[in-house]
Amino acid sequence: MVPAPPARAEPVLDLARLGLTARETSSIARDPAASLRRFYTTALGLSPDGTISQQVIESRDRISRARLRGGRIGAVLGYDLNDDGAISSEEIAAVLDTLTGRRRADLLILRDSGDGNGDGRIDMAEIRAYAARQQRTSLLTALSARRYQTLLKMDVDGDGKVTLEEIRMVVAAIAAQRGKTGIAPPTKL
Ligand SMILES: [Ca+2]
Ligand SMILES: [Ca+2]
Repeated sequence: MVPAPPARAEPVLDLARLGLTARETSSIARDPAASLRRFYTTALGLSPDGTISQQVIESRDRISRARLRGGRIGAVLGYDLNDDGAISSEEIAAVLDTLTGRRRADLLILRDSGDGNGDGRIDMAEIRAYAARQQRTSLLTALSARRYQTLLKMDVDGDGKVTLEEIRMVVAAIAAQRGKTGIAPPTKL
Protein backbone atom coordinates (compact mmCIF):
# COMPACT_ATOMS: atom_id res chain seq x y z
CA MET A 1 0.00 0.00 0.00
CA VAL A 2 1.36 3.39 -1.00
CA PRO A 3 1.28 5.96 1.79
CA ALA A 4 -0.66 9.11 1.02
CA PRO A 5 1.50 12.08 0.05
CA PRO A 6 1.79 14.78 2.70
CA ALA A 7 -1.03 17.26 2.54
CA ARG A 8 -0.05 20.41 0.66
CA ALA A 9 -2.94 22.47 1.92
CA GLU A 10 -2.12 25.31 4.29
CA PRO A 11 -2.49 24.11 7.89
CA VAL A 12 -5.64 25.29 9.56
CA LEU A 13 -4.77 28.31 11.58
CA ASP A 14 -6.52 28.93 14.86
CA LEU A 15 -6.53 32.72 14.80
CA ALA A 16 -8.17 33.02 18.21
CA ARG A 17 -5.23 31.23 19.85
CA LEU A 18 -2.79 33.93 18.72
CA GLY A 19 -4.41 36.54 20.96
CA LEU A 20 -4.56 39.38 18.46
CA THR A 21 -6.89 42.11 19.69
CA ALA A 22 -10.06 42.99 17.77
CA ARG A 23 -8.42 46.28 16.94
CA GLU A 24 -5.32 44.60 15.49
CA THR A 25 -7.43 42.15 13.50
CA SER A 26 -9.73 44.75 11.98
CA SER A 27 -6.80 46.99 11.14
CA ILE A 28 -5.27 44.10 9.16
CA ALA A 29 -8.63 43.18 7.59
CA ARG A 30 -9.16 46.73 6.37
CA ASP A 31 -6.23 46.48 3.96
CA PRO A 32 -4.43 43.12 4.19
CA ALA A 33 -1.96 43.84 1.37
CA ALA A 34 -0.84 47.13 2.88
CA SER A 35 -0.64 45.54 6.35
CA LEU A 36 1.49 42.73 5.01
CA ARG A 37 3.87 45.17 3.33
CA ARG A 38 4.14 47.16 6.56
CA PHE A 39 4.79 44.04 8.64
CA TYR A 40 7.42 42.73 6.22
CA THR A 41 9.15 46.09 6.22
CA THR A 42 9.16 46.15 10.02
CA ALA A 43 10.37 42.54 10.31
CA LEU A 44 13.08 42.98 7.67
CA GLY A 45 14.19 46.14 9.45
CA LEU A 46 14.88 44.00 12.52
CA SER A 47 16.61 41.00 11.02
CA PRO A 48 18.10 40.15 7.61
CA ASP A 49 15.66 37.27 6.89
CA GLY A 50 12.71 38.91 8.64
CA THR A 51 12.57 36.32 11.43
CA ILE A 52 11.91 38.09 14.69
CA SER A 53 11.61 37.20 18.37
CA GLN A 54 11.47 39.04 21.66
CA GLN A 55 15.24 38.58 21.89
CA VAL A 56 15.88 40.00 18.39
CA ILE A 57 13.70 43.01 19.18
CA GLU A 58 15.41 43.66 22.51
CA SER A 59 18.84 43.36 20.98
CA ARG A 60 17.99 45.71 18.10
CA ASP A 61 16.38 48.11 20.54
CA ARG A 62 19.53 48.20 22.68
CA ILE A 63 21.63 48.89 19.60
CA SER A 64 19.44 51.68 18.29
CA ARG A 65 19.13 53.28 21.74
CA ALA A 66 22.90 53.18 22.20
CA ARG A 67 23.34 54.77 18.77
CA LEU A 68 20.88 57.55 19.63
CA ARG A 69 22.48 58.07 23.03
CA GLY A 70 25.93 58.19 21.45
CA GLY A 71 24.71 60.74 18.92
CA ARG A 72 23.40 63.00 21.67
CA ILE A 73 26.57 62.67 23.75
CA GLY A 74 28.60 63.44 20.64
CA ALA A 75 26.51 66.52 19.88
CA VAL A 76 27.08 67.82 23.43
CA LEU A 77 30.82 67.15 23.25
CA GLY A 78 30.78 69.34 20.16
CA TYR A 79 30.37 72.26 22.59
CA ASP A 80 33.48 71.33 24.56
CA LEU A 81 35.61 74.10 23.06
CA ASN A 82 38.74 73.55 25.20
CA ASP A 83 38.52 69.74 24.99
CA ASP A 84 38.59 69.10 28.74
CA GLY A 85 35.67 66.65 28.65
CA ALA A 86 33.17 68.99 30.32
CA ILE A 87 30.97 71.87 29.19
CA SER A 88 31.37 75.11 31.12
CA SER A 89 28.83 77.94 31.24
CA GLU A 90 31.33 80.05 29.24
CA GLU A 91 31.40 77.43 26.52
CA ILE A 92 27.61 77.29 26.42
CA ALA A 93 27.42 81.10 26.19
CA ALA A 94 29.97 81.17 23.37
CA VAL A 95 28.17 78.52 21.35
CA LEU A 96 24.57 79.51 22.06
CA ASP A 97 24.56 82.61 19.87
CA THR A 98 25.68 80.61 16.84
CA LEU A 99 22.74 78.19 17.08
CA THR A 100 19.14 78.37 15.88
CA GLY A 101 16.08 76.12 16.03
CA ARG A 102 16.26 72.63 17.40
CA ARG A 103 19.96 72.71 18.26
CA ARG A 104 19.50 75.94 20.19
CA ALA A 105 16.53 74.45 22.07
CA ASP A 106 18.59 71.37 22.95
CA LEU A 107 21.47 73.47 24.24
CA LEU A 108 19.10 75.58 26.36
CA ILE A 109 17.70 72.40 27.89
CA LEU A 110 21.23 71.17 28.56
CA ARG A 111 22.18 74.52 30.12
CA ASP A 112 19.12 74.59 32.38
CA SER A 113 19.01 70.93 33.40
CA GLY A 114 22.44 69.45 32.71
CA ASP A 115 24.49 70.56 35.71
CA GLY A 116 23.24 68.01 38.20
CA ASN A 117 25.64 68.85 41.06
CA GLY A 118 25.54 72.61 40.44
CA ASP A 119 29.32 73.11 40.15
CA GLY A 120 29.00 75.22 37.00
CA ARG A 121 30.33 72.51 34.67
CA ILE A 122 28.53 69.73 32.84
CA ASP A 123 30.91 66.82 33.12
CA MET A 124 30.89 63.45 31.37
CA ALA A 125 28.61 61.75 33.92
CA GLU A 126 26.18 64.64 33.64
CA ILE A 127 26.32 64.56 29.83
CA ARG A 128 25.49 60.84 29.90
CA ALA A 129 22.63 61.40 32.34
CA TYR A 130 21.31 64.18 30.08
CA ALA A 131 21.45 61.89 27.01
CA ALA A 132 19.61 59.14 28.90
CA ARG A 133 16.90 61.58 29.99
CA GLN A 134 16.42 62.84 26.44
CA GLN A 135 16.01 59.26 25.27
CA ARG A 136 13.20 58.50 27.66
CA THR A 137 11.09 61.23 26.09
CA SER A 138 11.43 59.74 22.60
CA LEU A 139 8.09 58.84 21.00
CA LEU A 140 9.52 56.58 18.33
CA THR A 141 10.11 53.70 20.73
CA ALA A 142 6.51 53.46 21.93
CA LEU A 143 5.13 53.53 18.38
CA SER A 144 7.36 50.80 16.99
CA ALA A 145 7.02 48.77 20.20
CA ARG A 146 3.28 48.46 19.53
CA ARG A 147 3.85 47.09 16.03
CA TYR A 148 6.52 44.67 17.37
CA GLN A 149 4.04 43.37 19.94
CA THR A 150 1.48 42.72 17.18
CA LEU A 151 4.06 40.84 15.13
CA LEU A 152 5.19 38.71 18.07
CA LYS A 153 1.64 37.38 18.43
CA MET A 154 1.88 35.85 14.95
CA ASP A 155 3.94 32.92 16.24
CA VAL A 156 1.81 30.25 14.56
CA ASP A 157 3.97 27.26 15.55
CA GLY A 158 4.69 28.64 19.02
CA ASP A 159 8.48 28.31 18.81
CA GLY A 160 9.14 31.84 20.06
CA LYS A 161 10.12 33.09 16.61
CA VAL A 162 7.96 34.74 13.99
CA THR A 163 8.94 34.21 10.37
CA LEU A 164 7.79 36.11 7.29
CA GLU A 165 5.83 32.98 6.32
CA GLU A 166 3.99 33.03 9.64
CA ILE A 167 3.17 36.71 9.18
CA ARG A 168 1.83 35.95 5.70
CA MET A 169 -0.26 33.03 7.00
CA VAL A 170 -1.85 35.16 9.71
CA VAL A 171 -2.61 38.08 7.39
CA ALA A 172 -4.01 35.67 4.77
CA ALA A 173 -6.17 33.94 7.39
CA ILE A 174 -7.59 37.25 8.59
CA ALA A 175 -8.23 38.34 5.00
CA ALA A 176 -9.93 35.02 4.19
CA GLN A 177 -12.08 35.34 7.29
CA ARG A 178 -13.31 38.68 5.99
CA GLY A 179 -13.77 37.35 2.46
CA LYS A 180 -10.70 39.03 0.99
CA THR A 181 -8.22 36.98 -1.00
CA GLY A 182 -5.15 37.43 -3.11
CA ILE A 183 -2.44 37.79 -0.47
CA ALA A 184 0.76 37.14 -2.31
CA PRO A 185 3.28 34.67 -0.91
CA PRO A 186 6.52 36.21 0.34
CA THR A 187 8.97 36.90 -2.44
CA LYS A 188 12.28 35.08 -2.31
CA LEU A 189 14.77 36.94 -0.13
CA1 LIG B 1 28.43 69.58 37.10
CA1 LIG C 1 7.30 30.72 15.05
